[in-house]
Amino acid sequence: MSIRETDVAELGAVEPNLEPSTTDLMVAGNGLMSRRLLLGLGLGGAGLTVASGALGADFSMPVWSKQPGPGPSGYGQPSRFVADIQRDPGRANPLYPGGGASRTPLHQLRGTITPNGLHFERHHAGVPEIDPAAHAVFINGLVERPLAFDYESLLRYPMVSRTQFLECSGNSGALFRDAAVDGTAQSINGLVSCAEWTGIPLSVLLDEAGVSPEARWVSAVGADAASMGRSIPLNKAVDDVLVALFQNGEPLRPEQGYPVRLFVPGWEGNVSVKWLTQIKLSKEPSQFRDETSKYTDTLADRSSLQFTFPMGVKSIITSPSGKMQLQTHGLYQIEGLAWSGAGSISKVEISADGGATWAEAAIDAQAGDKSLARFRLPWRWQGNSAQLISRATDNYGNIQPTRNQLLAEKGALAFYHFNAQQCWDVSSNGEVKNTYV
Ligand SMILES: Nc1nc2c(c(=O)[nH]1)N[C@H]1C(S)=C(S)[C@@H](COP(=O)(O)O)O[C@H]1N2
Ligand SMILES: [Mo]
Repeated sequence: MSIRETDVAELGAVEPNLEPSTTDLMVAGNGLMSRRLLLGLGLGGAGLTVASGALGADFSMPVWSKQPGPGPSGYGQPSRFVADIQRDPGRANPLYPGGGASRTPLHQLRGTITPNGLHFERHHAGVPEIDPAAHAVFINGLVERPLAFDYESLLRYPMVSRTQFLECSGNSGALFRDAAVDGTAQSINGLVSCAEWTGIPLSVLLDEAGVSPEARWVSAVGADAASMGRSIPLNKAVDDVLVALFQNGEPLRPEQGYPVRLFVPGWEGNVSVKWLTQIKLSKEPSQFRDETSKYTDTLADRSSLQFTFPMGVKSIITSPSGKMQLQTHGLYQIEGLAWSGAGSISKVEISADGGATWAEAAIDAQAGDKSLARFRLPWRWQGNSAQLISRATDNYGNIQPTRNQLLAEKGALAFYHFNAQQCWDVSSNGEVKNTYV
């Protein structure tokens, strides 16, 4: 995969005028500068570059200004000049036709919303092509009135919209390995995305069916060939779970569960069952394959924890990040994403010296609880080797652990729920690489 130079947010090689003296604005070791400088630096850098003619392009009347372009179209596509911004589908496994995952190009996106065509995918038996006219969602088991909803009837319900992240519990799992993988923010951390999900609160549909007093669990089953099922405690199901039909304003993409999926905020992606067809109320969990042989956390003594649902507080630096190349010494913007399955992000700190000293980043966009937050901090790179780390804290005071703390807590057999601090090593020649500290 190619990383373009523009993916690194360089703020201009020429140092803008800093008031008061630059050293006063250095807030932590190895070049980290105060977040109060962000706006001034961005404008200063860009203005200087244009004025000095360093862009290298000819700005006299270009061809697109001389003749009309094509007219309106039915469904818009990205510019061909960004055709390299793609999900990374990885390798297919012939043992699981259609199974696998594709990862979001986190290092090439800005803001906090993942475009629908770039939302990460995880399928256990491929993407079913469901005709909504031949699909229904059944609610049965311990209810007063078993019900069936077709797509048209679901569309008639009042809906709510929430901007929230979805993360596979296998995300960043490569960082459990002993040797640090040489990957990108996408290949290592790209199983997380964020969208505005619109749908019907599950509690509304459960109320219509009339949940029996002895019911404690809700089992959700998908209509794909994997028959993926997961059991969810009833109290979560009636708290904030959505029967989602829209994603960033348009009907769900087939890859995200068209025509209807469960969306379970803040919990491991696996429980957000796509292509939803059944909701069954019961006293006990169903013990589906995906909550027994998979999606359990094996401890050092080889016993396993089941139903470890919430996603921990986490952050990653998306720029500069793995396999990028810093071209010139000067000012850069360190930026990245932070999130917590428990709530919102209250603080992100950044270190440029492997965790010895820290500076607080600016958090400039966060749509609410359980959404992605975008953070930034200016950094001056003068050609010395640097170890960039981010550390997030959520509104419950949960702090993202170090890798050593996480390994000590989870043991050597751990596979899911890696949420530890990650380190990008910047070498003296500007190469950026995943490393452990
Ligand atoms: N029916 C069904 N639901 C499913 C899956 C699946 O394979 N089949 N994969 C699960 C997993 S492991 C994850 S991480 C999320 C991924 O959702 P996405 O593909 O919309 O990103 O869907 C979950 N829901
Ligand atoms: Mo997943």
